[in-house]
Amino acid sequence: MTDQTEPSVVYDAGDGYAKLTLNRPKTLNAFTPDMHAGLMGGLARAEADPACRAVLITGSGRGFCAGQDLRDRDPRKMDGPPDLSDSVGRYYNTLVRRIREFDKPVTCAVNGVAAGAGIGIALACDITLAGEDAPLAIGFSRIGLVPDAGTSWTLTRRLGEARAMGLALTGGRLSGREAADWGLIWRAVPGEDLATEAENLTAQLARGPAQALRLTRNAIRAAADQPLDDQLELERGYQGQAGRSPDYAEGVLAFLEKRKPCFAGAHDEAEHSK
Ligand code: LHQ
Repeated sequence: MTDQTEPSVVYDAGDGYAKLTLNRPKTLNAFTPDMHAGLMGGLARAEADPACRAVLITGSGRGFCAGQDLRDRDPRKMDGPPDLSDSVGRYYNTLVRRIREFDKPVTCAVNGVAAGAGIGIALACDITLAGEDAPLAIGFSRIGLVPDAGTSWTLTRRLGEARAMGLALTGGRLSGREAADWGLIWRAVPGEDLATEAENLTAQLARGPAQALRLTRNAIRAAADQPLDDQLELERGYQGQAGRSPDYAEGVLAFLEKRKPCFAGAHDEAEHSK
């Protein structure tokens, strides 16, 4: 259901990164097909832009994302039950995979309430920050649904079965502060500081050694699935790749010369020609 003329996702070019703002504030940025298309389009644009080296996802207004737009699923206006597996497969699984497999670091600033699939999207990002008081409302079971958008996976991996089960069965909620204390997200910060913190963090990643960050992300993810011996081999291979990169040479040189490193591609052409 689209009741606005503004784009449902706003793309802003930041300091070496792109900010994608979910923009349906009247519904707390609930997902519609149009918003999915906007987010996928924004990710494609960010991926294609060599000056963009990281992505920040956040929401406009007082919410981050209230999950699926439930007005699109009004039983009074439907002939029969919807095929939610089609909707999950077509939109949410596609989006979660796209974020997880994105070539550049993806951060998320949960600026206000996140619910249902909105939490799944926030947790799919590489680093998630939240306002201390932003509610993360799992919700699904409250409307007769099961966790989706990867939520059952991320909750269980990060919290363990006891807490994941308690949250999922009750459809309970955590504040951003509790989510950070429980290890579900990276950090919670006072609401008024969130935008600046998230933008500084994303800009820092954008200035970083892109290849090393990509390999680091892969290594951290692989660690959850394999024994130490296999992880040691993976680290060996990755370090071999990183050691051959110009970024490593620049990092060491900068250390020896007591200056900040300038990793390749971290600045645009204009910056280089100064
Ligand atoms: C909304 C929504 C919303 C539309 C607030 N839709 N308008 C499901 C189905 C299909 C396929 C794939 O996957 C999924 C997964 C899901 O995401 S299921 C989970 C869907 N989301 C929810 O169950 C959350 C529903 N919303 C809430 O429980 C509350 O609104 C929360 C806890 C998010 C916020 O509560 P409050 O801060 O008290 O705000 P509010 O309830 O007053 O909402 C403000 C407005 O936003 C209000 O509109 P109105 O015109 O009355 O001002 C809500 O109707 C609207 N809104 N969520 N999902």
